[in-house]
Amino acid sequence: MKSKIIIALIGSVLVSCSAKLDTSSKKKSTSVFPFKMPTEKPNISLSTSSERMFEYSTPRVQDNELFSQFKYTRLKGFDYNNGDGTISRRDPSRPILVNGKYYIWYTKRHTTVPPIGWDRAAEATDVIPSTDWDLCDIWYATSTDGITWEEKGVAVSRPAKPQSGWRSVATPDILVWKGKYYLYYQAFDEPSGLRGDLCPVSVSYSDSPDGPWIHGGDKVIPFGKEGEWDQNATHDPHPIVYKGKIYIYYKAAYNKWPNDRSHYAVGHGVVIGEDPLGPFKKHPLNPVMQSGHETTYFPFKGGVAALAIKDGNERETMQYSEDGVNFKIAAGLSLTPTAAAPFCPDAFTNSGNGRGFTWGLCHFVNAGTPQKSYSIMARFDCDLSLDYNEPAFKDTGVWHRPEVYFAQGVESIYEHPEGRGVKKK
Ligand code: AAL
Repeated sequence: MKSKIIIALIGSVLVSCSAKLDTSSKKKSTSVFPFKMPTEKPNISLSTSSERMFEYSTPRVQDNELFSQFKYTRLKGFDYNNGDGTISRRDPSRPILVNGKYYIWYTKRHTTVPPIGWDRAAEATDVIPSTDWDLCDIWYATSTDGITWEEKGVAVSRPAKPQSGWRSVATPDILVWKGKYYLYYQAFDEPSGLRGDLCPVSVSYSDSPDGPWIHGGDKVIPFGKEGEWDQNATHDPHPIVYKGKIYIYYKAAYNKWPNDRSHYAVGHGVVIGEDPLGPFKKHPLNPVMQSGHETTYFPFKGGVAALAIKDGNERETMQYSEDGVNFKIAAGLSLTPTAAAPFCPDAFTNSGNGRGFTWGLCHFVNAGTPQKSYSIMARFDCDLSLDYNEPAFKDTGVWHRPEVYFAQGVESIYEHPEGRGVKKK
């Protein structure tokens, strides 16, 4: 009996010792976040930020295929009348490569005077533009290197009044579908700013990127009903081919200006169709993106990636969705291209394995002064491609000279149209 008790006691001491040993060894190896950054989520309690770290494709941003810096190059071949505000080029389409030449389409304004501003739209005339994208036509240019461009002429001009777009046609993007070319663009029937930036989307098509372009229809992206998020405006049509169908992403602004301009915000939706001339059906989950301004979407791996700039809580991010609809932040970005139009050879090929891009065009809307306002187009380069690896584009430091920051002087706050004009002491 005595020996049995002793054996039981020794046994329980051993068990408790080994249990203690177990716990302490567990603690040692896994309770503190490791020095070598893990590539998979460690099995320990994590802060919210550490949890989120493993929701990205790679925890280290430099390894993230959807992270890049952007480097800019001035384009050659475009004349801007010495910057007097009478010539403007903006909102380029994505470049496409046809027979060894890149083609782009864009908004061109060539007016006798610079725009007077959306807040003075009531004073606009047949020759005085309200905004930079008022009284415009769609022009095109070609290039062999993406830097030096030859302006070829008008692709789609304003039709006669009262046809849709008689006031201005602007912000085009291109689709290549079954050997034909389709241009989607905003068609204005009044000076932008009069009752808002109100316009529907029209489409023209051609057998050749050099035209001629045939009018294919108006209001191809239907407006929402009164009270719906996309009533009265469908901007920035941006087509890709995905899952064998045409997906056209577009933008609309909430709380339309000028009525409630102070609560301006944008949302983005997608319409899906099988015929480029329509009909297109809105996705029931629209808006599919609540951040970003000019929309930039591209097939990436099996899904769709999007560059969200300027507006919204998730501004300046790259986003990714497995299904072209449900987007999540994939990377934070800086110095992003405005109205980015990337060269994506697989934008329309329905490959199911999007490869991304290394360059594209964008615009700068403040090339002139407020009295002589105009926009210029530019080129950006980056590494957002699965087939290219340039570590220099993955650097996280974007260092501007102090002048760049000082150019954003606090005085601009006092001059802001919605500023209260109260100087801080
Ligand atoms: C751009 C785009 C659309 C708007 C205007 C011209 O930033 O969002 O094209 O209508 O501004």
